[in-house]
Amino acid sequence: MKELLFLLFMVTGATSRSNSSWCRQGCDCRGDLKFTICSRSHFTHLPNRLPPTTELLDLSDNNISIIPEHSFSKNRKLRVLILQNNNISIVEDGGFSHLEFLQKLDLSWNRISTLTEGFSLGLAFLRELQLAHNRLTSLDSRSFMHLDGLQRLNLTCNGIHTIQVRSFSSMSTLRQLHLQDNQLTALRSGIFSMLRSVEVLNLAGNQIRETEKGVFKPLTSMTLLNLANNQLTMVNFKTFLSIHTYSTHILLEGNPWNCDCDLQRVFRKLRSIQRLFLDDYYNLTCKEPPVLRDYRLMDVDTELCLAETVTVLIITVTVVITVLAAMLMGERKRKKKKKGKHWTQQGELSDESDY
Ligand SMILES: *[C@@H]1O[C@H](CO)[C@@H](O)[C@H](O)[C@H]1NC(C)=O
Ligand SMILES: *[C@@H]1O[C@H](CO)[C@@H](O)[C@H](O)[C@H]1NC(C)=O
Ligand SMILES: *[C@@H]1O[C@H](CO)[C@@H](O)[C@H](O)[C@H]1NC(C)=O
Ligand SMILES: *[C@@H]1O[C@H](CO)[C@@H](O)[C@H](O)[C@H]1NC(C)=O
Ligand SMILES: CC(=O)N[C@H]1CO[C@H](CO)[C@@H](O)[C@@H]1O
Repeated sequence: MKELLFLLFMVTGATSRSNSSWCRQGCDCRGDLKFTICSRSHFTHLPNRLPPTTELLDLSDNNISIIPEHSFSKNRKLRVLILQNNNISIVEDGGFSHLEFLQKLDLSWNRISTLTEGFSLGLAFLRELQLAHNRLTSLDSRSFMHLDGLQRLNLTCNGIHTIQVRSFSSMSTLRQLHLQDNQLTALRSGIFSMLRSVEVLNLAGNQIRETEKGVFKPLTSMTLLNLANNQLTMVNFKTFLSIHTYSTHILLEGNPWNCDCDLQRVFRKLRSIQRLFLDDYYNLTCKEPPVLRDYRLMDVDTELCLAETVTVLIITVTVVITVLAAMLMGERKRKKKKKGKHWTQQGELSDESDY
């Protein structure tokens, strides 16, 4: 046992000695210097000396505030870069531009409030970008400009209230877009226009009241649309009808539904569309009208609107009968008149013949 420990000590001692010139204090270098772990090392700046062979660099839980331009120029082999839980508010233009092999970038739990065009410069092969828990408030066409190969984008828990048309226009390969827990209030048509590969669109936990008719139409690969916990009171049937996919699961729980007969009619129609699955339909509850508050939508389904339908039916029938009757009366009157005219005409004729 002692010998084994001694051997272990010799081995680790030898490696740490021979690699100490590359591995900065506070970092742990492993696997032929392919993995460099510098987590919780109280760094306030990016370390400037790291093994050039590093493919995974973990700098999570430090106090780094800025990513200067041309950082990582000596670490071009990086494939995974983890900067989670730092104090980053500034990414200078071209900060990551040397990382042409980077596949995953984790910037979650920082203080980033804007993404400039230079942010994504050089990241054409990035597959996954984690930006959850930052301070983003709006996205525009420059935000993700150079991310042509991105497959997963996580923007959970920011303060995003505005998404401009073309914000995601470079992302024809994106498969997952996580936008939950932001401040979106409306979904304008065109904002998702190039996202034909997106399978998962998570919009839960926003303040969405309105969805424009064509907004989901470009999402022809979407299998899951999560709209739970928003401010929807009604749904526009055409918004969902325009989802042209093979099959899509839609989540709508936690919205303040106004359970009037229109809503019930729309849901009845939606549920009959074969390719759409309203997975949590049985969990939808009403907020309005007040008498139905906290009722489940499915429970009020028949009672209220059947009555309404009957009323509508009675009114319709009444109107139809009235109209028919009126027409009939009119016809009879017309006939009578015609007959009278005929007679007078005949009379006139006979008068004429008297001449
Ligand atoms: C970052 O700095 C603050 C203030 O100096 C300190 O309280 C905090 O523990 C530091 N965090 C880390 C992860 O080093
Ligand atoms: C975090 O960044 C801000 C500037 O954005 C700076 O004022 C503050 O000192 C930084 N905190 C730490 C602990 O480094
Ligand atoms: C998105 O980020 C949040 C917060 O870091 C995390 O909990 C969640 O798992 C992430 N989701 C995906 C799909 O990466
Ligand atoms: C409906 O709500 C219950 C209780 O909150 C939950 O356990 C269940 O998973 C929900 N069903 C769906 C389909 O979301
Ligand atoms: C543990 C470790 O990464 N050891 C490396 C130290 O450096 C030498 C040569 O530079 C490598 O051969 C070891 O694999």
